[in-house]
Amino acid sequence: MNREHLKDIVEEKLAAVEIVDIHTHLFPASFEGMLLWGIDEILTYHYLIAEYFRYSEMEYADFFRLPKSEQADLVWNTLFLERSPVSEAQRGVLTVLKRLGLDVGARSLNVYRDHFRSLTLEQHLDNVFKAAGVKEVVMTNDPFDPQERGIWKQGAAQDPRFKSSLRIDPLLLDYPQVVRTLQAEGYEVDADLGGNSAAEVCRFLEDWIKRIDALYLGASLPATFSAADASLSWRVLKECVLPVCREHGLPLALMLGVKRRVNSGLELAGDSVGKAEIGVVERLCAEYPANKFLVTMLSRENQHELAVTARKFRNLMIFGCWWFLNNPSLIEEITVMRLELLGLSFLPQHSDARVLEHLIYKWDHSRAVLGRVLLEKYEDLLTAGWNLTEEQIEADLGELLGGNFYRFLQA
Ligand code: HDL
Ligand code: ZN
Repeated sequence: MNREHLKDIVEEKLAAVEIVDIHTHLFPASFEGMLLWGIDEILTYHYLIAEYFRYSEMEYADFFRLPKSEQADLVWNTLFLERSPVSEAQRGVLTVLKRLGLDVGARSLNVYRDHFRSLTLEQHLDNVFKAAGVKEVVMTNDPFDPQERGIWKQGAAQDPRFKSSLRIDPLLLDYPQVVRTLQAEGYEVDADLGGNSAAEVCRFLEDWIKRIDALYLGASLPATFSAADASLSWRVLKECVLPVCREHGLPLALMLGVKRRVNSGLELAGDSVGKAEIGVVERLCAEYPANKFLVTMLSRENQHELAVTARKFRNLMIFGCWWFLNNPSLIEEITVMRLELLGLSFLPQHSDARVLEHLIYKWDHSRAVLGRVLLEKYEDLLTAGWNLTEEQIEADLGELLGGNFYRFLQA
């Protein structure tokens, strides 16, 4: 295979691979309005709200009291009409509009609104998955959210493209606070995890794993999270979460390094980043070899040590360029480093999509970077005299964008 041909093959195979998006905040259309979609949701994505407030002196509360369409107007005028939308989240809006066939040059929010108003959600959802090249997404399912709990208990219609994960942050980070919810749900737990509480927390986890058919358990943990043995967090982890994951062969997905609400006025946009303690990952992988850990870290400074840690533990699968790392310059830097340290044994990306149409821009932008860095690595192989085949390139991409995930689930 020659270099000119190689570039076309990589692009062609990337465009054709059916992506498994292992972490999103999306829901099927049947989940009673929990799925965010359409231009006003796209423009009021918390990434864009943070960027809007770089230019606005408005009181945060006054902004959030506005109807979503008026929030969207402010974001559109400030970030798109008054100056060029060069940030990743801003560019993402244009990619979505263009890929949905809208006239980006028109710059008319009302024309775009008319288009979205003309759509049926079911058809639009099919179109978005197809345009994004996504086969299935894993949801973030929160048993502590009363609305979502109700939907699962009523038995919402399932959509095979939406897989489930059980999100348990409050159980790990604020156990005393969730005790009342657990008790109200019929689990005999007490605030210091005494008596039969651990067994009851396990029963809660197992009931939900079965109810939603969870592919993994997940939690986002702060940069300060440490392996403090006596802490309630670590006890819930050791006595409940890890045994249940082992019992059911499920990975525990840890998303490390968030600093919640450094500016609470910004609500969801108010979270920031901190360098987390890689020792927590090392200790979990070493002390629990029968458990599987999916890990992503939010700080750029954690990326090299995370990739090196994955070299040490086969029960560790690292994934994604998460949140503040989901920008072309950092995706490139991190993915090249991971290919050089781990070969193809990692999951390069997840979208973290909160709004349906995010699937289009987040995967378009990441695929472009992945294609560039992989092409370079394949060219190095050609230089070394290695023969490459189209079938092998297709297989490599299938592993990176889904196969590694399912292999890890079955390990
Ligand atoms: O905790 C998480 O799952 C994060 O992804 C947060 O939802 C964050 O607000 C986000 O959307 N990041 O992309
Ligand atoms: Zn997320």
